Amino acid sequence: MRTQIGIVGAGPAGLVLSHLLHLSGIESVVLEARSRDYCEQRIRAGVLEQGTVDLLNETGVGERMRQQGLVHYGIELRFAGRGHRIDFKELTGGKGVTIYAQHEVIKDLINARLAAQGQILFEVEDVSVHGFDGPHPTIRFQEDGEQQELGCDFIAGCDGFHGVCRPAIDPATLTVYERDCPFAWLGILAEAPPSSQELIYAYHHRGFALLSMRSPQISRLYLQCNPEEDLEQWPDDRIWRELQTRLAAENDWKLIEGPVIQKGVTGMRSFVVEPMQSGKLFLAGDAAHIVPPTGAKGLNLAVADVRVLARALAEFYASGNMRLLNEYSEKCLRRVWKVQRFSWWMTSMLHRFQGANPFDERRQLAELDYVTSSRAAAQTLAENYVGLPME
Ligand code: RFL
Ligand code: PHB
Repeated sequence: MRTQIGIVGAGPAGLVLSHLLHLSGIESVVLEARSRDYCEQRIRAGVLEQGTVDLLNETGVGERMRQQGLVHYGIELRFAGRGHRIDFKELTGGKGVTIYAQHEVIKDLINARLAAQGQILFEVEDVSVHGFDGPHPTIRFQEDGEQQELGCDFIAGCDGFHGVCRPAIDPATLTVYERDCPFAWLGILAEAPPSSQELIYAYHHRGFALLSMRSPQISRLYLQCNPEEDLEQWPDDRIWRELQTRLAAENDWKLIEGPVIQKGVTGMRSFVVEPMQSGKLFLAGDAAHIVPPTGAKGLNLAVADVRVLARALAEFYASGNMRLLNEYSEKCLRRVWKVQRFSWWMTSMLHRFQGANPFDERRQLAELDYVTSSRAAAQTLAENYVGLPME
């Protein structure tokens, strides 16, 4: 088997890359460990930056997103029982974000790839990458129990944080920067109309809470919890009670409850590997970096990486010039670190840290007061949240 670009992983990074390459006339094969159904149901992100939305629209995969996505021009920061709106539209010259579930983006991309006769091999096993520091990169894997080998010009490691591509690179050539967050998020999907038109990020002395949504009928809510939190200890009524407490407001705002249809605990970490490339292997998305979800950036960062990579590969195939490919990591990392900074700042402003004392709490409240009362500070939040310019 042979192709131009061998892509490991059919998440947002792998599928957007395959789609962009196709539009430039470059062939790829996507190898995915999970089933198509699993990829299309996996509950993940929900906030798309303007740049991500524009890219999906411009490349012809935005139709369902335009119909079903919810466009938001602000968020609420809630603390000390009061809500404060950050008005993105006014602060960023008209930009906003779109609420549209990651697994819906995945469905749209898989449909587009298959409609264009693109190759995505689902449920492949024992994927391993070889020869990327020489002239003949290959990917070995098992398909229906049979050993296969895919020869390619370049390999894109889009296989997420627990994938095989990053560990295949000589560790002596990589530097890892990381910080574990001492907490996690307990997330639920509920059959309840969202209690607010826009997302609410709430600071509370019992811990952070977030009200988000997926549709006019489905709410998505999160509570800060311990990383080793046992879901058994969280029956639905306890989750709702805790959400009611942390999201409570002084006015007559009400949190609407409903049947919980999905529940999970997500650990949080910050992670970056440098460089994001080794020879002919390029890492993109969560394979190269993880941000805590407070800034809603993971998916958007994955899309930003592969946009840079697709352009570099297109230049290579058009002219034989490796310049943009050689600059791939450096170009991506500038954005990655700015997004790490923003995600960490949002996380540290809004979460309760173990061992925090009353001084820390007062400082966090002052930070929130500043962000919601200074135009300069609010604008900083807004321009990062809607997404920094692509390049
Ligand atoms: P993915 O989505 O993890 O896809 C990797 C794919 O590779 C496959 N794979 C393999 N395939 C073959 N062989 C192997 N050895 C393989 N190992 C793995 C996997 O099955 C999978 O299909 O990585 P990608 O494409 O880099 O995309 C990253 C995003 O998925 C991630 O950053 C976001 O979901 C993060 N995130 C959010 N990002 C946002 O931009 N906005 C949000 O609002 C947001 N909210 C979130 C989030 C992530 C969350 N969780 C669960 C971590 C909320 C949560 C709760
Ligand atoms: C989500 O809707 O899943 C979501 C929204 C905002 C975040 C993280 C996750 O910051």
